[in-house]
Amino acid sequence: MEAATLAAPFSSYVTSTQNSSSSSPCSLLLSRKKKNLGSVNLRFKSRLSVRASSSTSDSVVTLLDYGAGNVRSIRNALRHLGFSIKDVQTPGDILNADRLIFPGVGAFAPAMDVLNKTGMGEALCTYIENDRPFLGICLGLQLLFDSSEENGPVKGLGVIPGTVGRFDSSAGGIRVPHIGWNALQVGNASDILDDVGNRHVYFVHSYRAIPSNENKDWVSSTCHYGESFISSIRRGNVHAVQFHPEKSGGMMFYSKVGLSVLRRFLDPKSSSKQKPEEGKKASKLAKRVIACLDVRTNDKGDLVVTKGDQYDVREQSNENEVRNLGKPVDLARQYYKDGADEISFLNITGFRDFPLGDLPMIQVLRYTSENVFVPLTVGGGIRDFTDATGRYYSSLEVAAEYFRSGADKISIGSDAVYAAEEFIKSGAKTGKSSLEQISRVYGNQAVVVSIDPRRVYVNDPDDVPYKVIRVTNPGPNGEEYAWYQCTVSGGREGRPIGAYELAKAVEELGAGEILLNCIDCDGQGKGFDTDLVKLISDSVGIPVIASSGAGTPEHFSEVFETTNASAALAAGIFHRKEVPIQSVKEHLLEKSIEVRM
Ligand code: 1PR
Repeated sequence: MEAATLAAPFSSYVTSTQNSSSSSPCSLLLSRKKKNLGSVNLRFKSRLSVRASSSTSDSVVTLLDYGAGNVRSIRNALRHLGFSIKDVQTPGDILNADRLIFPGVGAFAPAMDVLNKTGMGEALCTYIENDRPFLGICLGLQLLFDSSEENGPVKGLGVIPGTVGRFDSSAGGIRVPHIGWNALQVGNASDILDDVGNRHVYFVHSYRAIPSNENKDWVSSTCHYGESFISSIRRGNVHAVQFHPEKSGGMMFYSKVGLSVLRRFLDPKSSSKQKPEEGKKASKLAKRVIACLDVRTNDKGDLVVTKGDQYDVREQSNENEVRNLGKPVDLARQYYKDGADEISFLNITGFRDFPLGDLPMIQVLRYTSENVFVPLTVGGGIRDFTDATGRYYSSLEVAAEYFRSGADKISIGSDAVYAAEEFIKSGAKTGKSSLEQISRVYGNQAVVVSIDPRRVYVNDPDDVPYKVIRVTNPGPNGEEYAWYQCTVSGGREGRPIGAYELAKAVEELGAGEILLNCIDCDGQGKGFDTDLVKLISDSVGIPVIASSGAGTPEHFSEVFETTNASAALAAGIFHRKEVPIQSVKEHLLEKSIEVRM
């Protein structure tokens, strides 16, 4: 974690990985209490005191944001529900809160470091000990445990017994990170989950806590992903969830799950139980259907959603203008309402324009995230950059601005190709590539690598020093083999690296997911390149998003039935309203492929 990425008042706390022997704030409280007061019944006790009763407005939520990632989404969700936000500036703000939300983001060690150095950790323990209304989200759940193996072991707050460990990818062949919409097994009464019922909620994480005899009184739901892990805890007024309610759908459209979890926490009295829909029972990680918006400025200077044929986005007319398929924010909202599980924005000219100069794209993210409550990915132009005045911007700054503006994941194209080439050539990680830096700070679950390969047919597998496969449809001269050459700058330049080599390298360098395009199939509506998708999804342990070529709902079932893709992305058929997202999902359900409904 870099100081520059931390929000005030935490920016002066430059972090270092904690020593595993250091004590957790709650165990410190416990030992202090033992010395002074003899035995205690609670697992922790504090010298601090919280305000006993509520005296401020019912519509104020206190938010503990230490600036390590996207908490814009939770802010937007809270505002959407009619609440105003008070940011924690001092430990006293925690003690005085009427209700506190802790949306932990980033990695465990830097987060604990900030909590310890600011005194927030001790205040949090006191607040929780006094059974004050608390909701931890994602890392905000994990930090409550004794310790984590993430870059550790690292001591946690020590409220709940147990160690947070990494998903074991060898168990059941699961992909790590766990990204997507999964089902809960709701156990002990947890009122805030009452509306979840049979529906999926959105997870994105590589580490998890496991239910045990020691923590069973805390566990209110579990989720299955290779093994059973803790998806939520509840004791009295203290709640925490491993999934992201702020990204699990809104109140009005489609699966009305996520924001209702927040509303039930914020206003327990007002909520009435929704009738769970029948016949659409969530049981496991769903295959995702993603809507993609390729965005660029047209010749009139307007930011538009465009769509290419094999990456050519200009009309075949005399004017040769950039195809305009709509406004980015409007389309994103529409796809959210229609049931897209995720929305990707690709700033397709980002490789030549500096994205922080391209403020409309930042505005698009800000406006979209105000009322789109599913994950947003943004890509294009993420690299180190020196502007015309000589000012240097690191890729981390560019990513930070995207995260601050509402992105949940960023996607790197060209710069990841250069980093992979360098890594393969030298055999060593420099730690300096945009991919490595961003995944180190924000976690690899926040970093997608977008690959833009072009099929190159060969007669003999030994013709090229890249991974060659036998293709289903032979080439124009009857060639039975092909390799997939990576490109940069929106397909304009071929590079000396194949998609297979790139995918393996970027996984090593810290990518959490691969967006696998195919220039040959892009915009053709003839189906995904399942040879390519199978090759890549069988070669890496991170989720792969199949992209390019969708023309019918059957193309989605085909890619899920014949490859290990975790998600399928389409653009043209949605923009041109040829196939509604709902039809794709209904078709997948008919084919017994689990999707979020
Ligand atoms: O290299 O880090 O600046 O990132 C640039 C990003 O912009 C990359 O992710 C790259 O894929 C994307 N991009 C660059 N040029 C184009 C172009 O079309 N001229 N778009 C482009 C890529 C591909 C898909 C598309 C699917 C589905 N678009 O995202 O949406 O192929 O389309 P379909 O369903 O209509 O077939 P950097």
